[in-house]
Amino acid sequence: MRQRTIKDKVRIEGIGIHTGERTRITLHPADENTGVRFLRKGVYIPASPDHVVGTFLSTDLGCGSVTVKTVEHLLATLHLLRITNTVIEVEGGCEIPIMDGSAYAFYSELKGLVVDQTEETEPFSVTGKVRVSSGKASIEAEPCSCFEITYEGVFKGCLGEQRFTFRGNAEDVILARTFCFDEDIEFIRSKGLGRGGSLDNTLVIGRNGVYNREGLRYENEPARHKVLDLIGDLYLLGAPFRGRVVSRGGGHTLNYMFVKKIHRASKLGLESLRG
Ligand code: P76
Ligand code: ZN
Repeated sequence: MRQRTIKDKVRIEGIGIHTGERTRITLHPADENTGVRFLRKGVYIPASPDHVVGTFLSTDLGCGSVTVKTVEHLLATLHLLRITNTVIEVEGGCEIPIMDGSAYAFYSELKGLVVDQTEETEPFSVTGKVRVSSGKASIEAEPCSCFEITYEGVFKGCLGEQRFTFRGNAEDVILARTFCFDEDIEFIRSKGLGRGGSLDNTLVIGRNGVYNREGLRYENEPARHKVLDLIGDLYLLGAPFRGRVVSRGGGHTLNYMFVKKIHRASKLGLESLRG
């Protein structure tokens, strides 16, 4: 498949869910073989597993003292649109705007601007069965010419057990919003996070229902959002993903463990990596 960029720059503004700061991002067209890179304070930060500096409630990248927080929903959009080369300038703060909590704003701004370049890109293919786990949570993958991601989880509050399988259709995950549980907000805020969080950008879930007046966009919106997060984290591999993945209760930390494992295996040229 061909590499892709955008034919014009795009500006998007909004607040960061964790910092609460208002920031502006500008996505620029970029040359072939330059990949996806963030640019802040004159420093380029490649979207790669080697630049992950945090995975607690968001995926954060950094290079030295310069960091960019909450890259996952934007990376998911770039992955779904197969944009391989772009520079994302971040100004006014260190976080990617949360918008409505989903990837919809990024997707709708970028969709019409995608252009093929001349050079080819190899998808990142899973070459054998891979598994990572932490406590009860696990991510398993197997080779497949498809791009298929299943999330299964038992959620707190009123949600219960949910699952969702993505089979390549961006529209199935692009509108799914980030979420949190009412009982966790105090703890998250005490850690200095979630400062920009509100009912305008987060599905807030309680024991008796959701607090948002408009309710859920899908009955399994949280499971769909978890798939979106994984699609974003997988794009740290630097190429469109090929394989079948099942996450049971995973989050950014486990996603990152998985990405590191298959990234390292591919660098070593191993046929498969078990365990
Ligand atoms: N989000 C993750 C995610 O989507 N990663 O990509 C997550 O863990 N968050 C994001 C939202 C944060 C909590 C952590 C948040 C959101 C809203 C509020 C607090 C924290 C709030 C509020 C509020 C307070 C008073 C009245 C009304 C609302 C997960 C989903 O994977
Ligand atoms: Zn998310």
